[in-house]
Amino acid sequence: MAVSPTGRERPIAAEAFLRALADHGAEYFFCNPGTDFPPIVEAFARAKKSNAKVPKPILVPHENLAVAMAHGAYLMNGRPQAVMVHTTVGTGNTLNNLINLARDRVPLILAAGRTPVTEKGHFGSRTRPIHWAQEMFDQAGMVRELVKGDYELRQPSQAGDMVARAVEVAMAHPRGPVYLVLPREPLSAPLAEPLAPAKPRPQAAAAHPDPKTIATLAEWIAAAERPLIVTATLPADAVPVLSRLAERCAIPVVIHSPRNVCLPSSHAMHFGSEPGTLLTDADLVIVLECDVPWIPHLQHPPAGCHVAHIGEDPFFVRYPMRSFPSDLAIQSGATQALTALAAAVEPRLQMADARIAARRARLTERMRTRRAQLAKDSAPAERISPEYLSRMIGEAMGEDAVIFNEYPLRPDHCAREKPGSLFALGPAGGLGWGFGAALGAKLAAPDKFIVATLGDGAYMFSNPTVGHWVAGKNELPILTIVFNNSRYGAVRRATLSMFKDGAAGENDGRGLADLDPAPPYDEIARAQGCYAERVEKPADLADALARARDAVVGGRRQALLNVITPY
Ligand SMILES: Cc1ncc(C[n+]2csc(CCOP(=O)(O)OP(=O)(O)O)c2C)c(N)n1
Repeated sequence: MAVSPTGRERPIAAEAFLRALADHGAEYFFCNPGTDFPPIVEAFARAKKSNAKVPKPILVPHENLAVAMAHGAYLMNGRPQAVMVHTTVGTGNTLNNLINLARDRVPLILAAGRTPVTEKGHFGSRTRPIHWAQEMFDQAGMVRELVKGDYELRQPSQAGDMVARAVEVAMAHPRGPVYLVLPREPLSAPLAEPLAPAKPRPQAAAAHPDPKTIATLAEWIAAAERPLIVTATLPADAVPVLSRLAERCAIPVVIHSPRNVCLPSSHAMHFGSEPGTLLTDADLVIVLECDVPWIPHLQHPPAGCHVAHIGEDPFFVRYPMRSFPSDLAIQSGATQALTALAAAVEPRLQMADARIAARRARLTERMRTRRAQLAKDSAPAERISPEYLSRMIGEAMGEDAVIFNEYPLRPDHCAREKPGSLFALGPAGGLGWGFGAALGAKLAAPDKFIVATLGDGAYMFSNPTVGHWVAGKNELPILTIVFNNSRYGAVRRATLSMFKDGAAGENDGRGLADLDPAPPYDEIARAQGCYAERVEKPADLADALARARDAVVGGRRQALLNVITPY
């Protein structure tokens, strides 16, 4: 008969694991447990009794939502995150949001139990039939393409060092997830030494740029007639630097597939999210932290145009195929590169003053036309268009609200002035992210007003029952706005773009895209304790938004608006 660790005076490895996570900055432990978790449950119970510092456990009854919550929490607090799931099967359920999170460079410690190694004779040996079938030859192989490293705990005494190493690797730029496999025998084993607090190792800042390449790019900017910056995502402290540089040099900025606020909406050089003729006429394109600056199948810069790439990983080395032209590559944090570029460009601008003034005049005119078009597109109509809804959300939620957008919000129409006030689904586009990310953000930033804008499809992908349950259980009042067009609009558009004149076009591309009849999202959410409304008429929208906001901010209730849109 196997013996249990004797006495409580000897800590077990699971305690070292949890305490090291806390010592290294993880505030929460998002988890969905199984038979691999008893040592973790025991470690949390012991920590409660002894008041030891461990992350706060958050039970999330679906792994994909747990990973999304970790993603949202990171966007608020910048700390390493921790998720633990049940062996191979739980790991399988994390994959979708793990792809999103990995491509968004989020430092996650993703841990999973492992089927007990031993079939008998040890404390923690196999006790259930599943312990045979769940074992895989290479458990970490499932996620190895997405993580920066993986490690299986073999020696109980290594539990703390394993966490320290995982955090160090995850937080090194470019950041990303690390996978840990924790068999329950070593995790439940007693340690010889008492636990001592760990001192986190220092993290290095993102790299600074090479001065020579910065000087070259500064020359190109000073000489350019029609420069363009294309970006997708920037750290908050890069935004004021980009704002000044774009303004000083009159360089239009396009935020292609925007994932956060790269420039305030009202900025004179913010030219929206479509490159268009700014790209096809350009003589210099600066691709700044942007994986896909344009769609080569549809448009590209003209021959002879200089293209420079700036980013922590300007080559996106984990993308198997990516062939954008490049005349210069600057590997650097965006803030560091922009700061250096602003300093290098200034002394070179004197010669360019007249050219910049002429360009500014042209761009001012172009901006006037753009704003008029935006106003026209977002005007109230017979039904609530996504453009109108986006504009109203921008106006009604306030500039401090933090919006998590999974698809439907039109960023060009939703005014966002402050860095960190909008985040969107990452470049891999795995659906089922926004609701969980918004919940994780509320957990990490309880004083912020958090809004999730989701397509009806995206909302269904998010595991809404689980999401509302987690919100209620943990008192996370957020506002969810469902853009309900009763369809997968993106799938329909893709079908029509290829087969408008084919058989699939005959029913307007609705094949496999029709979500009619839509479930009564508001009624279901109400049954889970939400303040909820269905909104159909444009005239009702402003008041409905205000009531929902009040329910969340004043009433501290979770709320949902089911807004019916025509497309
Ligand atoms: C996990 C996953 N499955 C499928 C898709 C393919 N997909 C992309 S957009 C989309 C439809 C989204 O529908 P909805 O959220 O209602 O937004 P709409 O397109 O109608 O604006 C689908 C199914 C995906 N991105 N991720």
